[in-house]
Amino acid sequence: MPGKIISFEGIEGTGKSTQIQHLQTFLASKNIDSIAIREPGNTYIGERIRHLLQHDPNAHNMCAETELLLFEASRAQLVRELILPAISKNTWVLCDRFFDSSTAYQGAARQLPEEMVQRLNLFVAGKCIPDFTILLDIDVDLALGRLQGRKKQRDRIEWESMEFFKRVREKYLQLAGEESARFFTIDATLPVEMIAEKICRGVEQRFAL
Ligand code: Z5A
Repeated sequence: MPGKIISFEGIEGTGKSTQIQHLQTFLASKNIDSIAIREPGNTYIGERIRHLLQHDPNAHNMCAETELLLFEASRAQLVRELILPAISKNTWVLCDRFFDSSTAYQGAARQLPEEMVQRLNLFVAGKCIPDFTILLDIDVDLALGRLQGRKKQRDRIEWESMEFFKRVREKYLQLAGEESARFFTIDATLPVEMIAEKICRGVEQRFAL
């Protein structure tokens, strides 16, 4: 039986990385092997793209079309180099973002044609459609406030306006409404342990563990 793909989505600072660690521990307790990956990145090519997308000072004038294609290129490599081999060995893949991020950020927030984003998403993902998508939802002000407390340097996209992030959040909520069988939306203002518990119960139920 192939491994499952679980993606985590949400605006910055919603706790995706934190919750992925908790879910990995839970899966291990059920004797399920898993790997955690993040987008963009994880492969040699993906990490080079990540730098270009987020931190290269000479790339500050990147146009929206280039941005979309670079996220898709990183994902194409990740799918073929890591995700497909993992699921073929019955390893579950926990993705810190996947193609819904392109729909929300490049489609809704950058306002690129949504149909084009969807076509690229499907072309790149091939058979790798997430089995379950956990949306950590939070008010934009609260999430950005959390990030201010961190030492990590802000990346190129994190300098965008509140309006930009509000469009991202709205799109995520819309997707969750439209694809309610795949999405599991959680209030990300809850304490870490409570969110982790809800995610474990949701995964348990979804996959009859
Ligand atoms: N992007 C895109 O535009 N298009 C795409 O197709 C893809 C991505 C794939 C990737 O950023 C950027 O690329 C992102 C979207 C764009 N851009 N922006 N802006 P990243 O990989 O560097 O980071 P991120 O995905 O945005 O996540 P993050 O900033 O690392 O945050 P997080 O993983 O969601 O949260 P966290 O690190 O687990 O927690 C953040 C802080 O909150 C931390 O101090 C925690 O201790 C705290 N925290 C966590 N949970 C809680 C709760 N429940 N209560 C209180 N505090 C909490």
